[in-house]
Amino acid sequence: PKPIEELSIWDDAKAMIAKARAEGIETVHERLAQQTPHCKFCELGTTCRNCTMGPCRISAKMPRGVCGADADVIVARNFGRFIAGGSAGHSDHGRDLIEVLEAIIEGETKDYKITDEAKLKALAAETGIEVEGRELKDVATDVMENFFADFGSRKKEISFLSRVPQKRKDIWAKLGMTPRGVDREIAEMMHRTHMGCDNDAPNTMIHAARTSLSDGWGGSMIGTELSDVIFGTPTPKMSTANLGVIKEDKVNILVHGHNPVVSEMILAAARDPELVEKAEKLGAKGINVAGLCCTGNELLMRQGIPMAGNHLMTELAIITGAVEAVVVDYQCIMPSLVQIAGCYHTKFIDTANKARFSGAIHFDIEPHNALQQAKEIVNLAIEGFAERDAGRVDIPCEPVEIMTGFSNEAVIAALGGSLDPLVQAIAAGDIRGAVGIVGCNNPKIKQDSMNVELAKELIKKDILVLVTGCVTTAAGKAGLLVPDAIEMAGPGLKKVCGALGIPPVLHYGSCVDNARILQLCAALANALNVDISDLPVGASSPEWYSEKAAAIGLYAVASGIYTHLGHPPNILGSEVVTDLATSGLEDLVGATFFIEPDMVKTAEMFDERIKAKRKGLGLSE
Ligand code: SF4
Ligand code: WCC
Ligand code: FE2
Repeated sequence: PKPIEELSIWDDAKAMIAKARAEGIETVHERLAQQTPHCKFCELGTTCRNCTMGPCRISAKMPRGVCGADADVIVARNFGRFIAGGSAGHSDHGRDLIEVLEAIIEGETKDYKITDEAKLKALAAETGIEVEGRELKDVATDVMENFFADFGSRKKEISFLSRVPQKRKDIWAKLGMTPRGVDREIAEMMHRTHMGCDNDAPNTMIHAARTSLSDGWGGSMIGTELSDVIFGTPTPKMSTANLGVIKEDKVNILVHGHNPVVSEMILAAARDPELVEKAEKLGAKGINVAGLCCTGNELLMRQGIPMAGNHLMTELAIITGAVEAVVVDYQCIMPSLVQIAGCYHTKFIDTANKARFSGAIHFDIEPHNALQQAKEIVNLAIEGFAERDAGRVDIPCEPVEIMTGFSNEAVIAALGGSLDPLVQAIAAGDIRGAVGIVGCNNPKIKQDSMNVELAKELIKKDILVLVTGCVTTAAGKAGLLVPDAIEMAGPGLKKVCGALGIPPVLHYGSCVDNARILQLCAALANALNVDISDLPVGASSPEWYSEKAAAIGLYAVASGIYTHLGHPPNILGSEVVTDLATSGLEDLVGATFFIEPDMVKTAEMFDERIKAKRKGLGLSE
């Protein structure tokens, strides 16, 4: 494995990697070293396991698989299935929220409720459901049925296409890229990539884009919007981040995964007076719930719960030795956490039948029993407090302050009720443009080095940055998520953000909440009567690793947003697919991917693009 200094930019991470090595505990970094070098065919995307005439690998000496598929077909098929996986993850999460809404409507749960009635009614109106003079329950029922139908195959287009600028919808219609139903596009991708179906790489890529659009404007958007309805629409608030949010004198429970349906209940249970009293009787100064990854983002945005860390901090958080329980739902949860928890007193608890971990304690959290189950989980954590070995506890730092809670609703409210002041600030050049920096950590990259550097480079150029997912913690730890961070920004951003009292880097939520950014882009385009591809905006995922991040990148591009990746997906084995992704899509959808590992250059590329788009809108550079 690499020297610790090369693995992360953070002191808390480096201290915990050193502790892990001293204690003989293996982490992601050791396993990456074992797996390196990786299979070259797999890296290039030129390996196929889609049938048992194979598996096949493509090279100059053997240019076709047993069935005759060439590198282009195989790479496109693999990429298509990769996108289908990511879209399925976000969208199945979205569906879980519809099921909770259903349980609320049917009276099957008292643990969840409709918190933001106004938002529910607004969503209904936006998706063509009658609101005036109707009972809330009837409106909610229609919203639920309509969103369930977005997953099926009976619609011509998904509901939230109501938000998409007409010019963009025309582009999609012409290309056969209009998303019809979430499950339909994902299933069709599996069908197309069976042996003997879609054997034309560009055609497969178009469907990959359609599949990702059913995620961004479908499953993810439904997930975000219904989470707001059920748990409240985020508003700006202060919180803290890094491993210092874990408290030596408290019962520490970390929630990890994505779905607030679980983490919100854990939080509610941790605030139960009887359980707090029990924790205190056992010598703790209370119960501390902190977040990891996206379910952390969900709680941070709505409840101001502190963030312990992002993807590459999840193993390291346990290594503090002060975590009584890690409670997970699904996605991005390294199975190694079970082994690492086993090296301490930490209880590893899984809560979803579709994401079980061998060796975990399992609870089936369902709408009808959620709070009861959550209380049992919190009780287990409390009882674990006595088993903690004080000699192995090391919490390596003090937390840093962050500001969070920027939903579009909150931003519009802060702007005085409309997007006009934002449009004016863009027109005046105080905000030259905006870039969403999203996604993950990847152990192949020094943790958060690119996430942080890109954000800093962009704000210097008066480009507003929106962060979601695991970039949140990176930006927060770097001091970019507080109003004082305007000191690191250019003069225009400093003026605008300073006047509003907000940071130049705004926390926009979890990964499904990238739908909030799509919605904002669409609203801006509609306000200016242009297409999304005409806006001075961009997207980036510098340190991405997951299928879901690829789906996000692709729906951004297909929505007309110029999108950066710090390293390529496994497509380089096909020139056709690579050229399409990095240039050919420009003619089709008005945007492409660009791959660039240097963040100074990346910021310059965005700068050039923003200049060109501003010029196109008749604005100064
Ligand atoms: Fe090989 Fe074709 Fe089967 Fe893929 S589908 S494993 S390329 S024979
Ligand atoms: Ni979203 Fe990436 Fe984090 Fe997982 S939680 S690691 S996909 S950014
Ligand atoms: Fe996520």
